[in-house]
Order: sequence, then structure tokens, then C-alpha cells
Amino acid sequence: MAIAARHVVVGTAGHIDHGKTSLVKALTGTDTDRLPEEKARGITIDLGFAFLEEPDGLTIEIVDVPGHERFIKNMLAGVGGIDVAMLVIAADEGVMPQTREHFAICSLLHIQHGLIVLTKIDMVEPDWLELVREDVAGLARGTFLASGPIVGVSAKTGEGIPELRAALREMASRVPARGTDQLPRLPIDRVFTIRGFGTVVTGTLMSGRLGLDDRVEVFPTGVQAKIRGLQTHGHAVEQSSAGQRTAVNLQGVERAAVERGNVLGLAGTLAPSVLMDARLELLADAPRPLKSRDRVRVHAGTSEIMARVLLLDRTELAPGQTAFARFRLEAPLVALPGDRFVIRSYSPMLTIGGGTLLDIAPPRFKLKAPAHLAHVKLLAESTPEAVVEEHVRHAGVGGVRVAPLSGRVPFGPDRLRTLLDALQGPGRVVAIDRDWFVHRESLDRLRTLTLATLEQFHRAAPLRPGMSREELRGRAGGVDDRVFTHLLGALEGEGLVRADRDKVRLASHEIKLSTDQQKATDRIEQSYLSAAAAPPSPEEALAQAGLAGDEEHELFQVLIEARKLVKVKESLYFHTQALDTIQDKLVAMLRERKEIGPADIKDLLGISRKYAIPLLEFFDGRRVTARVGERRVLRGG
Ligand SMILES: Nc1nc2c(ncn2[C@@H]2O[C@H](COP(=O)(O)OP(=O)(O)OP(=O)(O)O)[C@@H](O)[C@H]2O)c(=O)[nH]1
Ligand SMILES: [Mg+2]
Repeated sequence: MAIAARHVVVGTAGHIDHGKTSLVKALTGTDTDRLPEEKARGITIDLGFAFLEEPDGLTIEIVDVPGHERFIKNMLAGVGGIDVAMLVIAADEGVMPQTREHFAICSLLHIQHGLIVLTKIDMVEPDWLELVREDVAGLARGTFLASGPIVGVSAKTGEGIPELRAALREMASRVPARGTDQLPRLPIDRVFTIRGFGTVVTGTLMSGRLGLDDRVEVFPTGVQAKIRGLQTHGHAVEQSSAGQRTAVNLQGVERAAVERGNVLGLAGTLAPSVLMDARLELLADAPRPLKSRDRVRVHAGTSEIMARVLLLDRTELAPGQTAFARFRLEAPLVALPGDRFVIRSYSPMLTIGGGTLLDIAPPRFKLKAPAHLAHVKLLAESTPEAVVEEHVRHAGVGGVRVAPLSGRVPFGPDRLRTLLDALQGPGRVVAIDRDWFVHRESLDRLRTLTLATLEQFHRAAPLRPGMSREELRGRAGGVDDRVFTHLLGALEGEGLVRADRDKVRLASHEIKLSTDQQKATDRIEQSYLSAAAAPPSPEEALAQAGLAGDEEHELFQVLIEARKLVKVKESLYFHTQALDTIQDKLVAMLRERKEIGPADIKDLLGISRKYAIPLLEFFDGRRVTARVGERRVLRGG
């Protein structure tokens, strides 16, 4: 049977006692009120789950939520993952406060599909039912509910239940399949233990796929585990995909280490953040304006986190208005840009607004900086390509790696790669390697800084051939070595810079000596040439040229850099020509005698031990000679 499995999640919504749970039971046969307290009080406290198996591989997953005002928090945890809202209104009572609040929440979460169910029709007269029908049609007008039907049912007599089921099926066919190319995310709504199996978490898989043996992480706690077992309504499965109610058995995780509000994802993929930037709308019937710095409850996925709102372009947000805002969260949020969220006032606990997340772990900005507003506007209004470019730009000269970036954008890793490739074409971003990108503007700034630093160095030390690479990298902001190598490579390619061993210089830099400097340098060189195998110390050579100083003296360094003088050991330099001559003599002697000792070279060159030993070691180092005990032989000879 090659029928594509489809899963559509339907959530109940509506005022307390309006018959949501009874309706779910009438539809599915499942009593979702499991808790003893729910049974005793006859109300729903926490989320309940049931499902309907329909023809053609369709499963309608049902999340039943509590209507009681005090448990809105639980309702919010359930409604975050739904595709279709089923707003339940008791025909005898009509629209009530939580009818409106739940409806507002569904609207704020941008739930696209919905229908209205009038319950308890066995309790009202037909003409009353007509009045209620007109009333709720008014409520639905112009909203996402307008396209769905209004179905009258009685859970008691069963009237209307088949029609409702057909309506749900029809509605489900309109829900587009969820993308499985995104990072898997399972906002956890329940945690329990099963004897012999350990900890199990459940939730509605928001996006992507999870499979047996996947290495997963509970965010934001950071606990990692392997998926030991996977179930969708009681059946063991190998894989679960977006839209499915999923139970995950986590290997070796303590029950206490996980709670509702945590998110299960692949290890290392999501980025918990205590800051979020968002577009925020205040409900038209919010009781008062929202002020910057007000404390609110943020509900996203199955989590509830306290936060302060900072309005970016005003001090106050009036009911019905929309603005950009930064949230300082009191605990880490695990979400992705593009996610919808709801805010409730701290006290009284009322749903007052919601919005779309634009950025998590956003860059730092000065309070109310125009650049901040421009940044969030761009994220809200621009093409995906421009959004990716903005993130790379804000990563600065350190650049950004693909894995953390995919935890910050509203599209999956594959799409992100395509967008990065597209940006590389015109050179907007530059790939340091396959996974690491830097914005062109950051590289350009680094380039300007590097060239200016070199210029300054040459001006301050015109006789020095170049700057140490590490020092240059440090002056250029201590940028990552790989990025710096990339830049130097580009500058060398353009012929602007030369890098010689660990010295970097501008290609245009030339050492220019004054006449006096040239004379003194020639004198130093002459001292070494004439001394041949028994050279003076740097101090002595400088003194002979009428200068004071040691080997660090800039003119002495000029000779070293020009390779006229060669260091044989600490403070012992030979003229390169002298060394060549010595080498020739040494090789000739070794050819003849095969083997020599330190005394032989002393005699050969007429020098003391002070020079002989370092010279022998130097030629060992040059691999001209090889040491055998105290004696030397010709290497390869
Ligand atoms: N006569 C009649 N009674 C109903 C019908 N549906 C539900 N009831 C009764 O209404 C009461 C509340 O029903 P529930 O299904 O628990 O209501 P609920 O909306 O789930 O309530 P909360 O979950 O607490 O918000 C119960 O006593 C039900 O027996 C119906 O169609 N006809
Ligand atoms: Mg109930």
C-alpha cells in the first residue's frame, strides 16, 4: 500500500464546560480527562490527546485543551502545534470570555484553518440555536474561522457527530503538508517514566523528522541522549515526521532533567537565547497600552517565559497597534525565527497580544539605536536571501558557520545552503571554507585595516623589511587565523602584499638607506667579510662602523634581512660568502679524510674552539655534515 501518511492536528478551544472533552469522546471514543482531579472536578486541567484514523492514510490528531481561565497556560502549550482550531461553543450559553480569549490566541498564533462547533444542541430550541448561529457567524466574520463551517452537535444524542467528522476530514484535506526539510523540533508537553524503559517525552513534532537512534538534545538544558524508542499513538515506529503526535523514549535521561517547555531537537542544532527580537501586535481589546519595560509572559511552543518588552521605536504600544520589540527573557527560549508567540500580562493574567519572532541571539545594539530598528525591519520584510546576508554581515569579521546559522533562520539547512551559494555568486559573502562564511564588507574593512597597519609600520620602521604576521593579525583585531590567511592570500594574489616566511610587507615597500646609513652598513659588512672565519661580535662590528648597539640595530638587521649576514648561533654571525668558502673547504677535507674532529676544523681554518664548535653544529643543521660521536662525516657522502 503506497499511501502517503498524512497527519493533521486539530485542537479544541473554548470556554469551560462547553463540552470540548465530551465532544472529543463522542468523536474518538477516548476520554482525554485522565487525571483523578479532572475526574473529581469534572473539568479539564491539562492537555488530552486522541486521534481519528481516516481513509487514505489520514490521521486526525486531536489535542483537547482546558477551558478554565486558570489553565490557559496549559491551553497555550497545546495549541502551539495545531493545524486546525475547533472552537467549541455551548449552544445554551453562547460566546463567553474564554471563547474570545481562546479565539484570540488562535488568531495570534496565525492558525490558518478552523471551524466552529455548537455543542449541547439537545438543550436548546431550534430558534434559539439559529440566534446563536448568527451570533457566532458574526464573531467569525473576517477571521480565519470564516472559511470553515459551523456545525451543531450533541455529545449526548450523537446528533451532528458524523457531519462534524466529515467536516474535519474536509478541513484536513485543505491543510498543506508540513515541510520535513527543516530542523526537527519537538516542543515537549509531557514527560513521564515507563517502568523498564525510562523517560518518555511527548509532543507534536513541529517540523522535520526524528528517527530511532538519532542523537538528540533537550534544549535549553543541554542533556543529550539517543532515541531508544519512538511511538505515534501507541504504535512503535522507526521515524516520526512533522505534524505527528510523538512519544520519544530517551536513553539514560533522568525524568527530573526534562520538563514541559523544553524542546527536543537533534544534538547541537538549536540555539537557546535570552534575547529575542520580534514584531509584536497588541490586541485591539487589550485593556491598556503596553509600555516599554513592561513585564509580560511569553508563550512560544510549549514554554512560558517571563520577559521585559523593550519597544524599539516608541515608548508605548496602543491596543490594535503593531511595533518591533526586543524581549529580555528571564529564562532561555528555544525557538526559531518565524515562530509565532503569544504574550499575556503579568497580572491580571490576560492574553494581550502576540507576534512573530524575527531574531534569536540577536546582535547587540545601543538602546533604541536606529540601526537596530533597521536590522529587525530587514528581517521582517526582506527576501530570505537578504535575511541570510544580514546575519552574515552582523557576524562581523569572525564570520559565521552554517550549523549555528541554521538555528537562527526560519528555513531549513538545505535552503540555507542554497541561499549562501547564491550570495557567493556576486561576492556578497565569501566562503572561508565549505561551512564558514564572512560578509564581503567585513573582509573589506579587515583589508583596509591590514593595509593601513602595514603602511604605518613601514613609515615607523622604514629599514625593517616587514611586519611579523602574528603582530599584524593582532593589530587587525586578532581576527581568526583562517580568515586572516584568506585575506593575505587575496592581497598577495592582487600583488599588494608580499608574505615572506612570517614577515608581511606591502609589495611597494623598499628599504631605502641614506648615504650615511649605506656607508655604515658597508663598513659592518666589510668587517665580516675581512674577518672571514673568525668574525667580530655584532657590538664590535657596529663599533668599528662608529655605531653603538647590538644585533637588534636596524642597520645590522638590514644586513641580516638582505641575507648578507647569517646567524650561526646566538650573537654569532658570519658573512654568507665566508660561510660558502668554509663549507667548500670543509667538504673537500671530508672527502679526503672521510671523518674529522673539532681539532681538524680548527687547524683547517685557523680558528679557535669558540668558532669551530658552532660552525660544525651549523653545518650539521644544514645537513652538510653528520655527527658520529664527537666526529663528523659527510652527509650522504
Ligand atoms: N446535554 C448535554 N450535555 C453535554 C454535552 N456536551 C457536554 N455536556 C456536559 O457538559 C459538561 C461539561 O462537559 P465537558 O466536555 O467536560 O466540557 P469541557 O469543555 O471539556 O470543559 P473544560 O475542559 O473544563 O473546559 C459535562 O457535564 C457534560 O456531560 C451535550 O452535547 N449535551
Ligand atoms: Mg474538557
